Amino acid sequence: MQSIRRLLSAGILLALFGAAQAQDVKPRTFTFGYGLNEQSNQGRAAKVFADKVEADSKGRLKVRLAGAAALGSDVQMQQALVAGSQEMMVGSTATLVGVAKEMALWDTPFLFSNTREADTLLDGPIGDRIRNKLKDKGLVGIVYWENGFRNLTNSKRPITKMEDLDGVKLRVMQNAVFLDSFRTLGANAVPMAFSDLFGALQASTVDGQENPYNTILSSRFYEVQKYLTVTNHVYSPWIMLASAKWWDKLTPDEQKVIVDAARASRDYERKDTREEAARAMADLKAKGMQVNELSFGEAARMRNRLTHVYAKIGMDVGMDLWIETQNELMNVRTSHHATEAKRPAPVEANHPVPAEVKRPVRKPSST
Ligand code: TK8
Repeated sequence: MQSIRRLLSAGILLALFGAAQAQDVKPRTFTFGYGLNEQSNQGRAAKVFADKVEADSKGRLKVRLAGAAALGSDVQMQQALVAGSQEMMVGSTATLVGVAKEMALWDTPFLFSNTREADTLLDGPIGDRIRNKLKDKGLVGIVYWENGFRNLTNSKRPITKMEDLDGVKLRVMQNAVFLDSFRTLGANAVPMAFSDLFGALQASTVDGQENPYNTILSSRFYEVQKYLTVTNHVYSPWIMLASAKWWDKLTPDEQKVIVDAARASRDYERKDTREEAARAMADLKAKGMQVNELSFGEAARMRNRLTHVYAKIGMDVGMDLWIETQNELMNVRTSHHATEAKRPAPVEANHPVPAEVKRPVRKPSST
């Protein structure tokens, strides 16, 4: 009897011990916030990231996704990351200029002519150097995703020339380069968080905004905006961020799982975004938007008007970085032309729609 009792209590102890062990491997859940809705390119890629983190960590890491700015605007989420009350997010680099001034480089109007140039610079040493500036500000910049080339929408009139922007109340991101650029071009530019934008367009608090085709579609801006002008005035990156406070507590293995999943989600996101962008203009027309393309001449006039903005970005980010960027762009352009020259002429009709944009002006920006 005694021995049976002893055996039983040993069994209970073992069961308790087992439960305690199971407690230790309880998944570590973290939150990943983003601004667009679940059905957007941002939402789709966030899901790819979360699934890969869970699979690669064998369920030890779990991601709680929070889209549609449920946790606040890009700026509010950044602040939560710095404080350590939120773990991860993806959002526009444009709202990080206050944290690391070098981020303003990506806001340079007409900097990149195509996505190849953007990928090369963002994933290369210049992109790394800029994202690494965030670390001692409490943020870890992991990878860049594509937001995309930005185009203009408004509810007043088609923008065919610079003067058409006069008096158009235009929402811009909370960023001095965007504000300065659009004020210089004559618009009445107002900075506003993306999370407030649909409501502001609907209530006519603002007349227009600028974002890539994908976002105009996924955020249903076509419901409250009549005119779309193809300007491709700037390439906008998104950046995946982690809270440095949280990051530093992860094991090297956990960090690796996150970095690998971030890279996989970036590759997925860029491809998905480009495919969607190639179809989106037709979709937006079908939804009733009136589309016009800014002419080469008008784009050139705008660039000339922006001379002081270019000069100011150069000063703000540092002349070394500015010149290195121009040189790197020159390298990408010449190496591409060299390989193109060796290649037999492509059969255009067999090629899918390239992820390139119609660029009004091809000349590299030089100030
Ligand atoms: C989403 C934003 C958005 C950006 C903007 O949170 O604010 O216009 O283009 O993608 O990051």
